[in-house]
Amino acid sequence: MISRMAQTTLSLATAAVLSATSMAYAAETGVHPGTPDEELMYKGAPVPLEAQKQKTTPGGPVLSEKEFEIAQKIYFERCAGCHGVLRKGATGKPLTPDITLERGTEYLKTFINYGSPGGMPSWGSSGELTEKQVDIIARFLQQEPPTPPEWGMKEMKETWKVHVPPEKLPKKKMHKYDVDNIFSVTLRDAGQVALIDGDSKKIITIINTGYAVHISRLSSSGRFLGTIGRDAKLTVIDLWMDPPQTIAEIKVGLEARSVETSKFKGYEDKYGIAGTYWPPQFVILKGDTLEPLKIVSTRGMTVDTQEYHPEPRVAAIVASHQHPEFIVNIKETGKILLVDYSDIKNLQISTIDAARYLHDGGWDSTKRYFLTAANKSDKIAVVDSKERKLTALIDVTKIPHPGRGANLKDPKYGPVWVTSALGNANVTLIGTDPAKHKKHAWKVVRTLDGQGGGSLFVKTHPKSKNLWVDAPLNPDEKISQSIAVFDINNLDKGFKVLPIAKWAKLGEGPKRVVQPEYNKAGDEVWFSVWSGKEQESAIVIVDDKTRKLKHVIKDKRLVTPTGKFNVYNTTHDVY
Ligand code: DHE
Repeated sequence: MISRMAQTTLSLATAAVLSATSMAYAAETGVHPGTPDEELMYKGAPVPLEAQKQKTTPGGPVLSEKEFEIAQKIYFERCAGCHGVLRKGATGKPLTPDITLERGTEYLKTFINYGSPGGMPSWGSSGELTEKQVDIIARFLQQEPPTPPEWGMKEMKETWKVHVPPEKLPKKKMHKYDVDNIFSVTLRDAGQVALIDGDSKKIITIINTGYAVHISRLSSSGRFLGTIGRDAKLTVIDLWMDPPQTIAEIKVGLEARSVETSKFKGYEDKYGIAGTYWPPQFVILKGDTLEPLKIVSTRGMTVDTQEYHPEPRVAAIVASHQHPEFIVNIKETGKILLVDYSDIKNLQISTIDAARYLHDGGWDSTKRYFLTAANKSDKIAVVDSKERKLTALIDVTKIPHPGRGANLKDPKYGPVWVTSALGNANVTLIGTDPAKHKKHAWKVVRTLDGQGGGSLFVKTHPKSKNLWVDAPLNPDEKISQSIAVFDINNLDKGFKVLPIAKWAKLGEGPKRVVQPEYNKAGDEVWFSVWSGKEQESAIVIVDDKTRKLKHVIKDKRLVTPTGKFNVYNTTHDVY
């Protein structure tokens, strides 16, 4: 009999192959009504869930077992990212039978065929989705959504492995590298991270992680590196070992994006936390072994209409520097949880009402205020982590996407935090200094014109005069393959464009330039040039002062590099 884990792996592999082409097609042709191409591209990764049994809805059209299997796969690959696994609606509209049954098969088919009853180029003519498949999906949407399994302590413990117990860990650093200047680079489609020495620019080692690994975060000491895969596999790597290696791993659910570690004084390296998309929950674990200690469900009422949501996914998590707390964004309910880890047995959680579809965010320069995007509400929420309450909800323009944002000193408005956007070219600067620049605090003080929409990340460094803005999901290659750089002292002057992908001298491929990241000294900026899985990608390093090309890292092991996390900057929240 095929095991649950094996089934998951199988469906992940198929999903990965299918999704890249289908999403690229969808994004290129603008086939989904009302959804910008940039967003379709971004939400395009398949949901790594295994097939479930069919539930039938009275009056709903019938699907054979085979059809149901096909429909589920298509749904998880293309639709679940926006509409939710349970179709309760996330950033996309709800698609539950109470709504879809009324609409009927023909209406839904038309809708899936992008609003045109027959004429326009359809999934069929693309060879991606046949008429039959559209029909299957239209019928599937009228049936009860199948529910993936829960993942509790038993399942977590079954997947938990300690490769090197704490007593066997080295007592000192075993190699010559400057750990603070190592970069952990996400190799998305390889399910690996590359650890690159920031000084020599050489790959130290490649480490297997979870499927379509998402982010890396550092422990407070900067020694332990945590990674989370989209399949919710969490790994912790000891950077002191020679070469660094995985010391523990655990699968904390079926789908995930976030991981963080305790950073408050007295709790350094003590706890980890991982948030999952499915099941909707988070787990607090021991920092050194990843032993799961406490699982908390995030199901509950939405912040505005106060209706029950069965699938509120856990988005960004940051560790407070003011209290022994994790700050946890709950996407669909629009609530920010302050999870006090000082007493795990009597866990206290405070809830801050923000706005729906919380996604990513980061600290202001003082590390007191957490600024985070409620992306489909077009708002930035500000949490005062010292007073433990909401400071402001700021209106910004379409689909803010800050990553962790960027902190700089605006010559006119003082300290500001910056976000760019998926939905337009705006680069928004928000005042963050209520002490000395009260008038400007928590207000949009400037909106700069960037290159275009489809931006994901902005970056600067306390020692730099540059603000870098990427746009990897912009449909225009000239924009997606380059970077815009602003002079912080002359923000009104507009940006300069650096042709990063061209500098990498690669062959065919999308070559998206994504996520600027500084080295420890703050005098180099690293960019990923992200191409297809079978194509060559690269990391391009630019001298921050001169804005000239300094180095290109090419290696056949650098498969689809995306996020890069410098140990020092990530440990100390420097951005
Ligand atoms: Fe990310 C951060 C979710 C697609 C690269 N991404 C995050 C965070 C969340 C998230 C919740 C914040 C984690 C934290 O701080 O704790 N990302 C999602 C999605 O749900 C989404 C839209 C679709 C999906 O199916 O996963 C998605 N993300 C992408 C990509 O396609 C990107 C560009 C390439 C990739 O590697 O998959 C991508 N996401 C990143 C990166 C960060 C990130 C590089 C961390 C940025 C940082 O500087 O901290």
